[in-house]
Amino acid sequence: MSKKDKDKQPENPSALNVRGGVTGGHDGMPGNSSANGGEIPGTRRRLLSAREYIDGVLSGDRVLLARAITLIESNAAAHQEVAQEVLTALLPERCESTRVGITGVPGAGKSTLIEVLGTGLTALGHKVAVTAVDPSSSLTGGSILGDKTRMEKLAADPNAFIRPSPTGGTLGGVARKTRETVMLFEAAGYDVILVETVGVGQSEIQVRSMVDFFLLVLLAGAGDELQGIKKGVVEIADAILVNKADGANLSAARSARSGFERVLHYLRPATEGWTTGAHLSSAASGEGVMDLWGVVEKFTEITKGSGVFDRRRTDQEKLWVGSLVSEGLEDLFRSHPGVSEQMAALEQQVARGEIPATAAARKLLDLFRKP
Ligand SMILES: Nc1nc2c(ncn2[C@@H]2O[C@H](COP(=O)(O)OP(=O)(O)OP(=O)(O)O)[C@@H](O)[C@H]2O)c(=O)[nH]1
Ligand SMILES: [Mg+2]
Repeated sequence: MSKKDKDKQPENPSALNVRGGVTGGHDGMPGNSSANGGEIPGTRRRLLSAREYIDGVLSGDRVLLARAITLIESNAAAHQEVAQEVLTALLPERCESTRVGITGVPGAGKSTLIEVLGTGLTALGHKVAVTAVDPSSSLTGGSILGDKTRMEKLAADPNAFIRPSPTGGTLGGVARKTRETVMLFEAAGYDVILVETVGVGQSEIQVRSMVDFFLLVLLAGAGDELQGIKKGVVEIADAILVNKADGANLSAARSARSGFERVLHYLRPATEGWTTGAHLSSAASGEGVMDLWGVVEKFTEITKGSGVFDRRRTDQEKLWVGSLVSEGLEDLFRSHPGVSEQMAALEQQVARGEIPATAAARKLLDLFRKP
């Protein structure tokens, strides 16, 4: 893996124009979904060659990075062909990175935290890329990352790149696009990747499966249930951050932290060889935020030393291949003429108790196997 030199990337003048591009048309923001049947959302521009995308991403050109992401987000077969060529070429060019997933209920302060953490990290010389997995974005216009005012400073930072959640399709589809976006970020030299998601539903499982470190942001003064956080989410976290530990809320935050520490004590850690702890922060004042980064650094040091870091990444890739194959098979199966013809009738027979489910499934699989 060739390590890309951060200094190698000149602040090319086009970076200044990018802000408009990123907040404007072709950035995958809600409203630009692929309803237009394959044309690159929000653009009428010609499809670039794979080489143009590759060179653009590698040179750190922000406009071309944004366009490359739009390309991989497109579901059109022609775009996917170029996209896969681009990704294949960029795979070995990725820089060494730390991928952090951030979840928590709406309003916990994730975006404010990302703003403070991101600007703190660029000040330390990192290049920071931010994206999100927001399965609701195609329906509601997106609750997360949509509000750029929470990330005004970071959005204007030449060493940061913010990309809202891909829209449209299934959660699996959104997750596929986010994973590939992360690859593009890394090929463009972004060494800290932050992936935000909401702490409800299945999206945090998807994000866990694509990051190294998983952070759960909680608030004091609400029980787990009240916060809509399932116990399962606590179990996959590498750290709990009790945010808004400021003002009148400080003492409640402190006791919430102790409470979470006690709970964590009884749980199996999410990462082998690492003890998940609960920490305090005030994203509003910035207090505790860079301490949290210290925790992430400690985590990567320990897990890289033990081999757990690399093993997790390898396992994630393998699982991803498996799930892409499963999705592809499912599509093939459902679109098989014999299967699609018989499916509804067989399901009804099962529902009426006329045949067992196993027999119905067998029949469908037999139909599928027939040439
Ligand atoms: N007092 C206090 N307020 C905060 C803190 N962090 C965030 N807030 C405020 O809480 C509100 C929600 O913050 P966001 O950063 O948008 O929260 P979020 O988790 O990204 O919310 P969604 O994107 O809707 O899921 C905003 O009004 C913030 O100003 C904090 O540490 N202390
Ligand atoms: Mg947010």
